[in-house]
Amino acid sequence: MENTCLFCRILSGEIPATVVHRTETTLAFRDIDPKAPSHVLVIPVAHHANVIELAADPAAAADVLATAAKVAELEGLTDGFRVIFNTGEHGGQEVHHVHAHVVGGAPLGPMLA
Ligand code: IU
Repeated sequence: MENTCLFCRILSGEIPATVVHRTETTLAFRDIDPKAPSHVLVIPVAHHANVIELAADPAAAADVLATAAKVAELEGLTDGFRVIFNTGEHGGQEVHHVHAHVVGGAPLGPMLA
């Protein structure tokens, strides 16, 4: 838990979020500025800044992917979806608690803008 981290504060309940699914090690909640009909963020409970740090914690990485798959099922994304980890400045990462964007619900085109 990092007090200055927005997503740690969502995990603690200090900041509200619309929760889609929760496990002991992950939380999935709706993005406040959705870029597709379904846009859910999946985060590990343990604070890792980005996907590089997450990759060094294989159990947490597997849990994040399993929750992303569960979200796709719960959201009914049977025609497909994307899982995106924006990373670093060029990747457009704004929140430095790793999060998988699970987006779908419509054809997304060749790239997510
Ligand atoms: P990024 O990959 O770090 O750019 O994504 C951060 C996302 O977090 C972005 O899509 C925001 O809309 C989203 N978000 C949110 O869901 N709740 C918040 O309180 C804030 C940002 I600040």
